[in-house]
Amino acid sequence: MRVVRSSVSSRRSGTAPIGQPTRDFAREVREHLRRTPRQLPTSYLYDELGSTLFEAICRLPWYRIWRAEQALLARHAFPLRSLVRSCSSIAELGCGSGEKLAALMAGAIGGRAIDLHLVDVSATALALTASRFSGFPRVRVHRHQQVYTEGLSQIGLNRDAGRLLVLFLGSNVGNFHASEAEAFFRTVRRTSRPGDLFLLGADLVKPEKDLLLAYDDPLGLTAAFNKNLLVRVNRELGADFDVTGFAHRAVWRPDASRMEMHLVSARDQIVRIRAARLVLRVTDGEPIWTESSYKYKRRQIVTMVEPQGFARREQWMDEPARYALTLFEAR
Ligand code: AVI
Repeated sequence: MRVVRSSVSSRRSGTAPIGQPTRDFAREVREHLRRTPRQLPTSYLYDELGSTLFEAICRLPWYRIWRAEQALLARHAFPLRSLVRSCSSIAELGCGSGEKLAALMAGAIGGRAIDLHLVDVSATALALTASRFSGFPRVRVHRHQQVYTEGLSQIGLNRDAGRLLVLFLGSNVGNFHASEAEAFFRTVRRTSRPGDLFLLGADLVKPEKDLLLAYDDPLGLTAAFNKNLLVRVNRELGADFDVTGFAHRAVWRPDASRMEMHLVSARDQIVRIRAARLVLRVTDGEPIWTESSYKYKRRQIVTMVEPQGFARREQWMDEPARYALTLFEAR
């Protein structure tokens, strides 16, 4: 296997980075915490421990996204593999553990040469996914430890003349607000040529009780995943958050069609974040908003993506889990 590192320097790595990335982190934390309501940037949930906790969340019986998507990919393996066979490059944005990608590609590539672009902010996720392809000598793995849009620009500059398939799975799209999602789809389209493919996994609206169990699970893994963001800020930015002084809260906002995760202060407290030059006065019951996970209607997925220069080709549904995989072709 030939592992090629992206030529652009890494940002927001899983381990404590020094220099520029720490400054970016400090700047973003400062800017988010000064908003009303206070926020912390979602993408920093994924340090090494955060990525591991997220992998564990995906195995929880109450968090159905990962298994529903895995089942859909297996159920529709025949048409999906023939699509993979028609491509010379595949890009996965937010590759996680790479299990789905490996399953999708295993039966499709044979001995063919293929460029595989992995884009993720987490060094852990990239390493894990890349290692799955060590048995495929003709798969050239390109790691882009970047945010999606930066990774896509790199791919656009380096791709060959063949067809590209972009995978955006796991309902990662749900972590974007509507305007961010629209800008993201436009970037995918800019990286694509007519005939290229885009496979999008998206979680659908479902009963509130199911959503609350998925985002506030009885084992407390999601709470740990959320609170680990404070642990990271303490470690990397020299802050003194008392992690036991915050409670995990998951809320369903039907008007916005999204789940939200918050860290709610258990008392009045003062927090110092040295690298962000910030002294924070948080009051009893005050929330810090850490994540939004939008849930969609089936048709809405198409109406969001098509105006950005794509045409819907297929939509596969897991009805019991309320999850959809939609395949688009660039126009
Ligand atoms: C990665 N992302 C799509 C997950 C989600 O469902 O929004 C992250 C997550 N947050 C809480 N549990 C899982």
